[in-house]
Amino acid sequence: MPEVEPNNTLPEATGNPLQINGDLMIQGSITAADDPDLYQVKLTAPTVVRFEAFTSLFGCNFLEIRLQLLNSYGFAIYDSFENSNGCSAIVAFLDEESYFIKVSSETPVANYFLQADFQNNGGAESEPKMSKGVNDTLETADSNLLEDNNAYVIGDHLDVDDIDVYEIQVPPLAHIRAELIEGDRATETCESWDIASRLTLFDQNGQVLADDDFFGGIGRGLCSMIDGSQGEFSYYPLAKNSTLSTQTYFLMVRSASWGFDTMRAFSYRLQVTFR
Ligand SMILES: [Ca+2]
Ligand SMILES: [Ca+2]
Ligand SMILES: [Ca+2]
Ligand SMILES: [Ca+2]
Repeated sequence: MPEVEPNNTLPEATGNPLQINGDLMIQGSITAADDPDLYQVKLTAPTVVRFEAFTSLFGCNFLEIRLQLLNSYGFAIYDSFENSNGCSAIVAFLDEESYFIKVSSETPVANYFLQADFQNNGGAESEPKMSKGVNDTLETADSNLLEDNNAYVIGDHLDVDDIDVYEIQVPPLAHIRAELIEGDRATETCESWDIASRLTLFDQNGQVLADDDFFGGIGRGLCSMIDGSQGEFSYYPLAKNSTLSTQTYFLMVRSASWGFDTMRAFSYRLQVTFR
């Protein structure tokens, strides 16, 4: 869908014929730094939404474009500049409310794509809260994220020694983008450095393809992200299925190998996209 100018202000976005209330790909341009594009986002049920900006599908000139998610009063509550790699993106659990997603750039962008993807709810991990041992190995992986693209699971990692493993089914030649975000943002947030997570991707043979475990991870704040969808520019270029058949891979959530235990204990949502 092409953007509809004017869309520079909250009232213009509110009255705009182009509204985001489900999965949508918007094509737009930014002619100057003072020409932001705002889109109103309305949820009829709480869910995780992935907003991501591209300059070609699905590539980007990295941090050129800035995404900000504003609450209904216009106050910025998420900023893509908090993510340190990949295309500009905000992955967030949102309530049944109105928001605005703002696209801006210091330099003109002749053509951008803004993707809004409302994620499927894969429910909660099988393990009881404040425990471990149920889904801690590849052999005992949970199936919440199996057979689903653009889905999320909610999990508990309040025991710092817990390990949570999820099976994923990666389509032929698909790249993987997986991001860990807060399970309870009222208690702790990625960008305030309250969550020190580690996310590891294993292939069908149990080989590690990507392991996001360094200080500052590549997700939002200190939270973890794995993204193999930027080709040779990917921080994790092996995060893909190079074969012509669907493969069962695994995503493992752990404590980061560094940090205080208060940071290494967290609840989380894990969101996965194949493309
Ligand atoms: Ca525009
Ligand atoms: Ca505009
Ligand atoms: Ca757990
Ligand atoms: Ca576990």
